[in-house]
Amino acid sequence: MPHQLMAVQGDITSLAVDAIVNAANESLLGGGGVDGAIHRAAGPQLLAYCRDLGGCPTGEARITPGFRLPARHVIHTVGPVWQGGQAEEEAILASCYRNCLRLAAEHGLRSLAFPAISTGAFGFPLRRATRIAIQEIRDFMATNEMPMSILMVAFDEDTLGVIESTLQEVS
Ligand code: AR6
Repeated sequence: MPHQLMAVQGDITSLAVDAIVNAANESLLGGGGVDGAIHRAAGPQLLAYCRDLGGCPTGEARITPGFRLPARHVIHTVGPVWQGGQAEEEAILASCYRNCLRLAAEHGLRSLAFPAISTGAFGFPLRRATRIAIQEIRDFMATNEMPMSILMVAFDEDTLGVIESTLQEVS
């Protein structure tokens, strides 16, 4: 089976995949947006587990169990806060995707779902962020032998449209 990359619209916390990715902050202790939704759905054990991790620097990633989520694991990554584009935001966002994909491969995961990291509270322009996500996922798929099914999850219809058109633009 070949690698698969698809855009879907919905709530990432409902997906029964090997891992969902969380767009977290450096504390790993929860927050708003997708982070809040994941902690609510996973239950208090996730917060307790994250406390022991001692945070995560921007651009890196950490893996935890999914607890009450239908997903088996959560890969938490910390995207950059958009500051206008001159603060290495693009390179840092790319490293978020690379580190999540590397962790997934190291743990033998076969299905993974990403939210649009940094494009909510952190203000990263959506199309720019989407281009980076697709580039990193495709680079990974070109070099990683184990086939993986990867979903790019849009919370709303506008985001889905941007992801779908960007997938076509760079295919
Ligand atoms: N499923 C899928 N996507 C979602 C969901 C969901 N349930 N909820 C929101 N999104 P954001 P960031 C989308 O703000 O920009 C938190 O407080 C949302 O529409 O969640 O990386 C953290 O603790 C947007 O497209 O993450 C950090 O402090 C995307 O997920 C900070 O926000 C990302 O929006 C991280 O900000």
